[in-house]
Amino acid sequence: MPSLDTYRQLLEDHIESYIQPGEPKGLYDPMNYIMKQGGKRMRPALTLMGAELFGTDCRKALDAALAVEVFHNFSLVHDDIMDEAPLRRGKPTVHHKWDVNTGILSGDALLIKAYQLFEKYEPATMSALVSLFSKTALEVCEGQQYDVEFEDRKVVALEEYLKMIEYKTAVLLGAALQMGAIVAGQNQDNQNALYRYGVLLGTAFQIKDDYLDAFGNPETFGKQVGGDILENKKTFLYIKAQELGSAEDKAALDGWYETTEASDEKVEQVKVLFQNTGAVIATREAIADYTQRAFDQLDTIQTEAARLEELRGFGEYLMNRTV
Ligand code: DMA
Ligand code: MG
Ligand code: MG
Repeated sequence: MPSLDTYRQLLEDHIESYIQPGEPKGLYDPMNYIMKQGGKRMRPALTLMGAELFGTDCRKALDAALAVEVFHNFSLVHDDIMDEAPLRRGKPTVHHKWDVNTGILSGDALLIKAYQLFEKYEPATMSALVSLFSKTALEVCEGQQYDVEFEDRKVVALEEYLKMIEYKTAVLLGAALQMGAIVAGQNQDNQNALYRYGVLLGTAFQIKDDYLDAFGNPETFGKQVGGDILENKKTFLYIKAQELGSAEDKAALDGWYETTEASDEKVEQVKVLFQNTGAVIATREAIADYTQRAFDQLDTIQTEAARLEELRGFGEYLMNRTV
């Protein structure tokens, strides 16, 4: 299998040729800005790997991979508006650099450009890709809707949280991999097994995302540390703190989550509560647990063992991220 650097270079070149001035003219600048400001290209790399996993040249999957990345960037532009986020990848978010309307419209333009990429495939492949992609895109929107709804709720059950992150984040990793398998002409069993690997890894990935949002290094994180706390997000840390904390801890946490007023003190005090209740340890355990479940799932895929090892290696790399 090619190296991650090779995948990334292929993707950068493809992005460069796809996001071109004049398409659409008024929205090119924000689209260009979000697409080319240092994304890690993890999700599209999964699509390329999904194809190589079955011995298919990853370049056949480049358009599908780019669709995944363009869609991801659409969802980030909208996510940052919803979450009132000032920073993304170390730079001002699109709606901060321009304005909210420009964010909404350039995001929408990216969503449409993601779909156009499927026109490059022959009808049967195109139909399978579009069908999976549409289902996934709707789930992401649904997950994002739960995410904002939960901001105003005091109690969110663990199952509700897990459903929310499966939809908003994990299904896209599953679909990214499965799209590679579709391009490789794989049978449904292998497609499903690969999808399930992506969903389990994506679940671990989002729990880690929640963890880093509070405990990431502000120097390197690229996003505003503590943003989830300021927005009263019901993260894995919050849910575990509510479950494990004493009555006093819970009252203190409730107190902080009654206000949407931003303060450094709120972030600091809530982080102390996350530590003291044991929520931090429980979160680390959950990340390890879902990662292991993902790796166990890999054994159900029928292909060469060495290729599966590489996919496992990428999963480890993904889970070691600090940004
Ligand atoms: C994001 O969850 C999910 C989508 C679909 C973008 P998040 O708000 O925690 O994302 P981030 O941490 O990247 O802002
Ligand atoms: Mg969000
Ligand atoms: Mg986050």
